[in-house]
Amino acid sequence: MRRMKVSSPGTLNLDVCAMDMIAQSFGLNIAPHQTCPVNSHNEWDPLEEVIVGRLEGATLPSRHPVVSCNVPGMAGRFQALVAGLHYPKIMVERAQRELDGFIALLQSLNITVTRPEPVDHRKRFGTPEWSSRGFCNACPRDSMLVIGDEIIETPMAWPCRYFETHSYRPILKDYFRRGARWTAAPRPQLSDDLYDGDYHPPRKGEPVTYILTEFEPVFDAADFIRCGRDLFVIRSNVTNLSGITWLRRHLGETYRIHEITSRCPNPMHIDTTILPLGPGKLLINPDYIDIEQLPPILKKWDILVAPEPDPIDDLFLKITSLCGKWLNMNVLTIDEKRVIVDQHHKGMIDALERWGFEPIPCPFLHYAAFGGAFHCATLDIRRRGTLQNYF
Ligand code: ABU
Repeated sequence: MRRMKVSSPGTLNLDVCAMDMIAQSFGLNIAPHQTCPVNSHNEWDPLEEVIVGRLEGATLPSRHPVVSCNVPGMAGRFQALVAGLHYPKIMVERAQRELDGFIALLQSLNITVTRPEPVDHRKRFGTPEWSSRGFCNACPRDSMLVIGDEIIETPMAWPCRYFETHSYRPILKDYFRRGARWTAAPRPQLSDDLYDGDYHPPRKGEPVTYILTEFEPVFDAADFIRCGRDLFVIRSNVTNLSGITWLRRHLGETYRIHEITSRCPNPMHIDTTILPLGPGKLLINPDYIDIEQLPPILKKWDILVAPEPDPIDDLFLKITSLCGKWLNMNVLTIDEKRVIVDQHHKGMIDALERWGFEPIPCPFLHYAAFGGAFHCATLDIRRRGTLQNYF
């Protein structure tokens, strides 16, 4: 594994990396210093601390074109009927049992688990232009992006998620007091100008289109994945080009952001399109990715083509899911070997074993009703490692 060139001193991570290199050149075996509670540069370094979402107070997303365009089919019709109500008890209880098991698993792996505050998301809120009820804080991966020692609150395009990060503010303030950098991207207006009133999801054979205009920058953190100095992003129904430009400019020259084209007809979040599992190892979704179209720098990496998800026949799960079928890819890497994966997805478990990983099965299918699986349900706050250049 190559270490990063120390070419632009000035940030804590570069200094730490330089100290580490100097110590090594003297033959000293000193573990890298990590004084900041927030430190995560990629998706695979050894995980030390993670935020895990909550289900208490969860409310079905309020009706809005930017929501319905991403929840097609039966689930979309169900959502429209019950929008703005608390999730039924039966949905919360089933997912909560799985969430408790997932948290216990993380703790048994010596990972510190931090939780947001419980909030009643049904409370109505508004701006001068619109009002909405909230949604839930089940998926911290969407609303906050961790880049090294910085946590960025993202400008989200779903009105019902406008204040979602507030339930994390006690944690964010604590990290800030202990040395982390904390940023909030410009709060979007989310007026009608942001949404294309003529939008319709692409029909078979039509090019992918997006509901968002470029009225203002918006993005979800889950549309980005991190590989040290290189980040990958998909443009989606929650991330526009202005949002990508905002982040590129904010991060400056230390980072490169590469756009990946997803063939998903209703794209939202990169982590079921591509997901790096380790340095040089990229899991891809064969439905959404044309390998020939990947950015040239990824061509040096091993491409692991995700197996078709094991079918989910349970009608309850089908009707209540907010997600597409590829949640078998929504795994959480514990380190370069161990990966938490849904126990239902035997095909993925076998494939991970064949590729040399140690999958850790865990039941989690009911969480799809709240927006995702293991990657979505978490936000890695600290992984043991330094900023590196993998390309
Ligand atoms: N939030 C990740 C889920 C994306 C999908 O439905 O495929």
